Amino acid sequence: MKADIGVVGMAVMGQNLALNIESKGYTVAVYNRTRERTEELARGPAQGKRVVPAYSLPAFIASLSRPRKVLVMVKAGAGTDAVLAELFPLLEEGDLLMDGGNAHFADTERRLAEAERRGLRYLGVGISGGEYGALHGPAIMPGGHREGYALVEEILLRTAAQGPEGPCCTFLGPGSAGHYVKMVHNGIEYAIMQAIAECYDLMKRGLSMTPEAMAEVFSDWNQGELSGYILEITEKILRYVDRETGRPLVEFILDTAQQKGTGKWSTQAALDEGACAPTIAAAVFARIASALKEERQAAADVLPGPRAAFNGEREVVLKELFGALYLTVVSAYAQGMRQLRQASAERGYTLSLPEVARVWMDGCIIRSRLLFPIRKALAANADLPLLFMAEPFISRWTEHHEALRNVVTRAHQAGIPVPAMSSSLDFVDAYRTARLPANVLQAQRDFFGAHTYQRVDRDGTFHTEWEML
Ligand code: NBP
Repeated sequence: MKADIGVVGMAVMGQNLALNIESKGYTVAVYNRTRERTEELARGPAQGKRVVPAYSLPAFIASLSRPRKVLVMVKAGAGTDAVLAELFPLLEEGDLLMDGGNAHFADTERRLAEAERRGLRYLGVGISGGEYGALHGPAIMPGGHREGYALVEEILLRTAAQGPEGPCCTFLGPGSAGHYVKMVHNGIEYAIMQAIAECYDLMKRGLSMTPEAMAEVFSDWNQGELSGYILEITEKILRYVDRETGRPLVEFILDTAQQKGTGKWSTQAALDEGACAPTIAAAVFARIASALKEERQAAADVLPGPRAAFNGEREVVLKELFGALYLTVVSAYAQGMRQLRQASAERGYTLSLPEVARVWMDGCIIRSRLLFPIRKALAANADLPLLFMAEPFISRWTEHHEALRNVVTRAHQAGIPVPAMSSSLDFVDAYRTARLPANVLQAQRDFFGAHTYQRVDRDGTFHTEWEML
């Protein structure tokens, strides 16, 4: 019997997706460059299942029913190009190639054009959920050839997480729409992770709280409207005790984080498109700063600062901290959705933002209860410029902005960096400021570069010989 679909790449993601797809009643062919991985899978978790191992790409292709459907789950970049170069000549007109890795959207455009030239259908598929999600139901973000999607729609819908408002998968749009949405998903992920890490720092250094006490606070917050996967795992991380020392493991982890791939690309793309995404960018730069470990250690002895402790009652500060985290997380989603709206208009993705919110409701890393009101707000107004301009976010801003200001002020007075929180505050404060000081920027530009400026009191373009004044 021929396989319904094939998966290339039997590392963590590929293996688990193959097993997930099989568990939904499909026969899955599997292949990996290094034979041992496939053998391990065949002997282990795939034993007795409708998983067909292949040990060469031609044998793998021969085991697939027509039109062939191939999901590539290998390392993004050169790994994907190497696999595609081998696959292209083995496939026939009408076959479907899907790249489920974290490809850069520009690479997806290039590969899609190559597939098109060869008469193949192509999908760039963003997949989020890590190892667990791959096996039990990830969020799946496909984009590319709609006819290609039709060939695998049933398989993808059944493989995806079954969310509260339907399967967490939908065809997002043409070209690189799927990988673009996944990239921005990861940008938002960076920002939420950073905002929660800032809460940890403020509770630790500002309030001298233990990880166990912080876990209680996060557990409490995770019951309400901010409830979400990253908050949930942070609580578990804070409770985890290192067997060797008997102390919380988190305190022994080196404080340097990497920034690469999709999180960084999200900010690069925002800059290219002129999309305002400072909270997401701040999270990327916070990771870059964290990597300067040796320099930071040297500077800690040279550059003085205040005592990193808060004045004020713990309960009051914690209440403010909740408000600050809430608005920072909403800023991240708001900036991400706005970037998607801009990219969709510029790149012709025809994205439905309420559908993006729905797909993110389960299976993925940024799943959160907040996505319910986010989806509702986006569905109620297709032209919504920013989430903060719709309920319930207008009310929540009104309710919490004082708290965010207090937390940022306390943090700055105590010398504790809060880049995600302070950039969120600046972002919304700038957005709600009718007249910004960009008039001075324009005057400066006109002064040194004769760039001209416009006036608020009359039409036209003006230049001034400023030195003549
Ligand atoms: P990795 O990203 O670690 O890639 C390992 C796989 O790529 C192995 O199967 C390896 O084969 C294969 N590979 C490489 Br490396 N170079 C290759 C080449 N030149 N030709 C053929 N195969 C090659 O695996 P992963 O963590 O399972 O992720 C797979 C994809 O899914 C990536 O694009 C990743 O960004 C994306 N993703 C990962 C996660 C996650 O949580 N891990 C989540 C969402 C998306 P080998 O066994 O022969 O070395």
